[in-house]
Amino acid sequence: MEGDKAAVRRVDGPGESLDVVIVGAGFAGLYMLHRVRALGLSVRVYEAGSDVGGTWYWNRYPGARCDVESMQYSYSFDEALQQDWRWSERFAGQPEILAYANHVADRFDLRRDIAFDTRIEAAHWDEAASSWRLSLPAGRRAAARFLVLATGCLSAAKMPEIPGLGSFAGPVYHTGTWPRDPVDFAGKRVAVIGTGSSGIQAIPVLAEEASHLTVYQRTPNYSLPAGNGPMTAEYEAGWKRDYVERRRLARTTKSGTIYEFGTRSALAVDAEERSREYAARWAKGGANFMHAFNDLALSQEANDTAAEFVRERIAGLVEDPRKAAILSPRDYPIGTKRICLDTRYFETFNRDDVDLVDLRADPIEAITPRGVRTRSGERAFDALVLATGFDAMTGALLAIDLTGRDGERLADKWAAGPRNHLGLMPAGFPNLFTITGPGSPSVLSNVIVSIEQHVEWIAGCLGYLKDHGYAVIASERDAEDAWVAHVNEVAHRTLYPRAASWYMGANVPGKPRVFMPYIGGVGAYREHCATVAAKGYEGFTLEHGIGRYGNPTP
Ligand code: N01
Repeated sequence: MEGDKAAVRRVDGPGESLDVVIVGAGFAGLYMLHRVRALGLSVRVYEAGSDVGGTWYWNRYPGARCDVESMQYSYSFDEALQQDWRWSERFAGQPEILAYANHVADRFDLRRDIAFDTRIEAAHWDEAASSWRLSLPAGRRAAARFLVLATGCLSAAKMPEIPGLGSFAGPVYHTGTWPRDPVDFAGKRVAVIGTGSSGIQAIPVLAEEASHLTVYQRTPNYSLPAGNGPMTAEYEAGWKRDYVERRRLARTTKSGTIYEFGTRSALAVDAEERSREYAARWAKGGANFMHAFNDLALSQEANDTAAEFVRERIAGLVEDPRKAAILSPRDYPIGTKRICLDTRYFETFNRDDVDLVDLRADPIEAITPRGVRTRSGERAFDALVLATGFDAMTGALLAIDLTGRDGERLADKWAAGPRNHLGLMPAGFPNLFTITGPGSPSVLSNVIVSIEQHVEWIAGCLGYLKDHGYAVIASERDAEDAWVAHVNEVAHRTLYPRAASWYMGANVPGKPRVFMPYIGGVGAYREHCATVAAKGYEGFTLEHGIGRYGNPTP
């Protein structure tokens, strides 16, 4: 089969038949397309949005910004690309990251194989043809030997279950599906519901724009100062001088990001030294704070020292002690809900035109046509902003009606939590790959580093099958069981399961409480995946399947 699109066969009624279909044109889908093309396979990307960028296409809310440093939150696969591209800030804002995704799409001429405004509704494994049958909008169809789901971990926006939400007379915006046209909040009374990363980034900016802002907080979050600022020529040059080596190093770390990793326990030093260490990291900004000591994710006692330091800072930043108390997290370890980075978040509550409502004391009863009614009364607003997060990790995958071998539905297989061999391929769903799927480091890592590793592993696998005359690869159930048990076991060695977080599915009523990402670390995971491949895809069965795939060697 040729990579040339002219070679795309039309079979089985209307719709194209391809070697590989990729779902999603975010950072994962774009790089996957690039690598599949290099294998000389026919490929199409289907993307629900109208352009490339994935999460950075949808999350255009005011203040949206990455909390991994720009020099590290970018592709490493092409030296010329990483040398040419110039970031303007330490932490890039959404418009710049979206411009980067567009640059990559153009630079590698990717758009010609992407169908936009095309949401995959269903995908069914067809055993008789050893391929996937896909349902597209308006009754269109397609077939693919391999299906790669690059649908993102935080892409299925979660609307809150609040009575009357549809009755509000003004506009309602969700941070995760923000409109493409700018929204003008000038002179408006605005309510924000939700204080996770998105809310914490949006609130200071909305406070500047709106005439009055009311923040509805259910759970206070630990947030650290980002310390954002313009990129300096010196810092950029330092990275670019030995980019290849630094990227290599990042791949061996736990989170795929280079930090200053503390090598001591927080309990091995006295209170004064601990405080000095935390203060130095707080002043520099960024998530580096979380790496001050090597046991903050493992020991409650060690963790308490960091959490207390942050609470003291909040008390120092927020003038009103009542608000400071409401904003101070106390009932879960720091870092076990995703740590937030902010720019003047806590200081925003010192403004006269910003109110804070503690939903634990004064819960929302309903959204009304005029505004929000809590137990203590109703407040009127001109616009509502829902920063209520995502049905994380599984939401976008289960939004597709997926059935594998013997008609097994993915929704049924995952009814008690996701089971996904290596976070890459659910058993019973041959030729279906998930990029940064549940069971892989994904959201616990610099996701571009994880994306590159998955894409390269999948591309290596497709090439191997092609060269060896196989058309089908399937995860073995035993291997999947062992992987799921391992993912669970390492999670429970840490403090993470102690928080009611979206990592645990806790933000979606009825979702099983299972720690979904793999916490064993990017470096160890990469090595394990490489070993599996080197052993001829141990834990997977390789089958000849029906019909030819690639060019088997005689
Ligand atoms: O979502 P969240 P997010 N009534 O789930 C509240 C990544 N990200 O979009 O904690 C009232 O964290 C909910 O309260 P609670 C990053 O990985 C990265 O902010 O469930 N409140 C919580 O406060 C991040 O972790 C970046 O009690 C309700 C908030 O809404 C992930 O995306 C930027 C409610 C949701 O917080 C998700 O972040 C942005 C209800 N019915 C996002 N339902 C950067 O790179 C929910 N809430 C910086």
